[in-house]
Amino acid sequence: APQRQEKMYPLPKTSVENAKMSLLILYGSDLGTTERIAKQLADEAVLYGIRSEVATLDEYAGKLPKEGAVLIVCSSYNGHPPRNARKFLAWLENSNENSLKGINYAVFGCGDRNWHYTYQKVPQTIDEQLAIKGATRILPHGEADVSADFEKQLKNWREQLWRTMKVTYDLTLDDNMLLEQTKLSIQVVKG
Ligand code: FMN
Repeated sequence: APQRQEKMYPLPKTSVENAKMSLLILYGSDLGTTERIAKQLADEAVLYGIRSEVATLDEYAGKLPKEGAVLIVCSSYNGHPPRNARKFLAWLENSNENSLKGINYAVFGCGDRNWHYTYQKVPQTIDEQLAIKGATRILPHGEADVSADFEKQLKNWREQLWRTMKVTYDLTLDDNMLLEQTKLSIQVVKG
């Protein structure tokens, strides 16, 4: 599966030039769950002809773009951020009100109900703080519980996400990209 993901992005040059919007997909992860989801979202973006980039939250602390949209997937560890999201949280909590006007975002949290008192604490904080700092939430906060039906919750959110994206950015599925992905999947299965 990782091999297939490598092939799916970045987009071929012609598609990048024709891209309707750009999507920045950021993750905060210690054990790889949210990183996997981020890469899966980038694969799906390709089908809509969207240019996307995947990076850690810390790589974009203090530099969220106003173009396109920012998708954030993050976990919590005893209520604290994963290692590659610490700088981002510190920056976000210290930024001024209304300083993030013009940024469009959606947050999806991965958590575990067994950490009862701090369940989804970090992604929820990110979602709230971005709003307080003036950014625009394009989708209600989404979340999944690894001790419940995680994949189903994730699937529901992804469906909601792409429905909203289609309407907001006037996207259509790119038939050529669908075809390419089908070919690649077949190669991977065969190979
Ligand atoms: N989930 C929560 O919602 N809140 C927590 O405070 C929390 N603390 C955790 C502490 C430890 C030591 C571990 C192993 C998991 C904890 N979790 C907590 C669950 C993880 O956030 C969850 O498994 C998540 O999917 C991990 O994502 P990642 O692999 O991208 O880091």
